[in-house]
Amino acid sequence: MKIVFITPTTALRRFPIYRAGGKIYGQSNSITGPLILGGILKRAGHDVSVYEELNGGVNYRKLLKDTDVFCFSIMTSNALRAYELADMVHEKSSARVIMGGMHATVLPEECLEHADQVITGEGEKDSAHDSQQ
Ligand code: B12
Repeated sequence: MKIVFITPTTALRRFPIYRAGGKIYGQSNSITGPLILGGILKRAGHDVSVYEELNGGVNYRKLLKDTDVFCFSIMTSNALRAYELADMVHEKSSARVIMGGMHATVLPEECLEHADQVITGEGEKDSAHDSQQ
């Protein structure tokens, strides 16, 4: 199965000049959660890629062609961008959308308005909330 993890980033932080500044000042640390979960799924035999919008543009047109599952890792600050991307995935492909992370853990019902499934707590073990649609 082709699984893609995305950590979205707000519009301001997607500005090339902001990204360049981040590289100079060393803010572009990779986010640990998706890397851990991606590693587990990779060892289980899946084709996994992990992207962070903070660090560079993501070629969604290419990914939408053959991705089975989009996994969004969300904080409150990037939730609106995650919802925008999730809606775009549902509109343009038949891929499943799963959300997790701090914001999804606190407000799973809000996330379920845009995701097929929300995982609260640690992705390795915690509970799943499914969309009724
Ligand atoms: C370390 C850290 C950082 C580091 C990250 C470095 C790194 N290598 O990961 C740095 C300094 C870069 C950082 C930056 C920011 N952070 Co920070 N950070 C943390 C901190 C202290 C720990 C996060 C962590 O790594 N946890 C360990 C990993 C393994 O756990 P995790 O990320 O939660 O992921 C697990 C689950 O959430 C879940 N999961 C996560 N994603 C997904 C996705 C799917 C699909 C699934 C199924 C599950 C899943 O499974 C994962 C594995 O168990 C938390 C506080 C905390 N105690 O959680 C704040 C925290 C997450 N950060 C926060 C904030 C606000 C930010 C910034 C927006 C701050 C800013 N103004 O710039 C930025 C955003 C950076 C970005 N790239 O967008 C807030 C988020 C609040 C909120 N309501 O969403 C927190 C909660 C701190 C706080 N209390 O305010 N942060």
